[in-house]
Amino acid sequence: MTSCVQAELENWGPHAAGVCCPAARRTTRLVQRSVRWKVSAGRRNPHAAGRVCSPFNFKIQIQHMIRWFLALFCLVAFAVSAIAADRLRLLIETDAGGDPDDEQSLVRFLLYANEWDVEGMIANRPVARGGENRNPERTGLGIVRRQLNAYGDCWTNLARHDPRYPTKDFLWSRTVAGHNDTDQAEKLIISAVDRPDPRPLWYSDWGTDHGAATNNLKRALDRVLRERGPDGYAQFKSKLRLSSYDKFAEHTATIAPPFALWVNTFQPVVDGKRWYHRFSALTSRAGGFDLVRDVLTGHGPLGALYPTNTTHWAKEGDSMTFLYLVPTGLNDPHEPTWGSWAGRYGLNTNFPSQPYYWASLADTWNGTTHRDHTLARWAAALQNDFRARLNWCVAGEFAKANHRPTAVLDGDGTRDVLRRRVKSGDTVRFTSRGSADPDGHAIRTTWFVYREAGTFPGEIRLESLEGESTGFVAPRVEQPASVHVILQVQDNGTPSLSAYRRVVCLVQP
Ligand SMILES: [Ca+2]
Ligand SMILES: [Ca+2]
Repeated sequence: MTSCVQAELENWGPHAAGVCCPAARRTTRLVQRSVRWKVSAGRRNPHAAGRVCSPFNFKIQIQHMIRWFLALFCLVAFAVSAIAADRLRLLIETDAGGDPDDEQSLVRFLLYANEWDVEGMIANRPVARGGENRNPERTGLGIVRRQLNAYGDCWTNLARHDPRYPTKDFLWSRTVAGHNDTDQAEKLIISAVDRPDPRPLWYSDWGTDHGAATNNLKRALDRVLRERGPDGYAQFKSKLRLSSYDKFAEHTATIAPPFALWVNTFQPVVDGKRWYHRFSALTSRAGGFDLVRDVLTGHGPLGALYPTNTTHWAKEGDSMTFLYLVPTGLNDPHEPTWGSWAGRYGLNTNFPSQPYYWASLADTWNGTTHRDHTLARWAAALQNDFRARLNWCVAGEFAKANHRPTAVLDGDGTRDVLRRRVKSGDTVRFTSRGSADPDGHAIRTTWFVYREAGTFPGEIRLESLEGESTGFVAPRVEQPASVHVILQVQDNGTPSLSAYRRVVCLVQP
């Protein structure tokens, strides 16, 4: 669409725009039809069209109108496509009111609400669990709304650091009770999926357990199947992507088609430990993170609501559902094996031949190989990022807190994964020229090959592991194989923040 806008700016003729922009092409036809009608009306009745302008001036005015409409349409289409490319649509369902770790995750989630289009928040527990949950609000919805009020109190400051933070009122309007005696949550899910938007809807169930209502995506799918039949159901289901616990009964494995993608950030058990319990073990003190210092005190009303009475310190068992989706520049949510701030995910062996993944993969890091490393290697960076956002809650000026640098890879300043085709023996080079920090901090640029994410099994030697540029010689291969190169740009602010980029090189024989 960029070329469409450029063509439009360089050449106002309708043909230039019509070639590349279908919306503009349609508008051109409509406006031309209306012009033809008005001109002929003018000929029939000079008083109607020629009262102010001569026919010649009138024609010029109409040409201006056409250009204006075309420019507007191309710019709107460009803006929509840019949003579509950049932001994921996400809807969460929490059993807040049970294990207090949902409330821990909710604090973190709200501080990342600027990174996605949040389509909704469902609270599915009608009555908070006595003893285990000590929140003064005694319904799931009340607990979520209490946090939304605290978010609202931080919003003015948050928006100074990133204007994309949605308002409290916007989030409030999309926050509903998902109890068994109401269909509000079912309707919220169905309307989000049905919205005419080319992007899929990501859905996260945060481990709904006993005492909560029936999972609302399950209920929505039951309803769609009942009301729309198998074809309508398949079409509806094809727009969903899951980063989620499994509470969908027969919709997961029995009723075709399967979900287009399901990443289970809770399982499996490795060395006697569920993945969901590893978040606390790997992050609660990462990089010197201190919950009391960095979250609970002096960081505003939202951080102050982070509960501490969980079985694991700073447990946040549900946070990996959305950390998987944070656009860091490192990850592509449609590629679970590539790695993200929530680790790496391999095919779920319980569901052979279905696009279902769980945390089964291991990384070699600092000399040992273990699943934990798929997350531990990013733990300090992700906790520092959380700390910075808590600082934003109380920093009324942009200059009073830290912000991530921008990592530019080969001239590309987006967070997209880049792809290159290379031949065995080629020397491939990369540059981070243009990377910068919005606070004027010094930046450190490092490079590494993420060997486990690629399919080339051997070792690749980069020319340099640090500095503005690097490269490697593409290895000999018998069949195409991929090599993943990661760029990390880290600032020297407090806390130190990181941005990443990934280039996937497909090496051809
Ligand atoms: Ca939960
Ligand atoms: Ca910075």
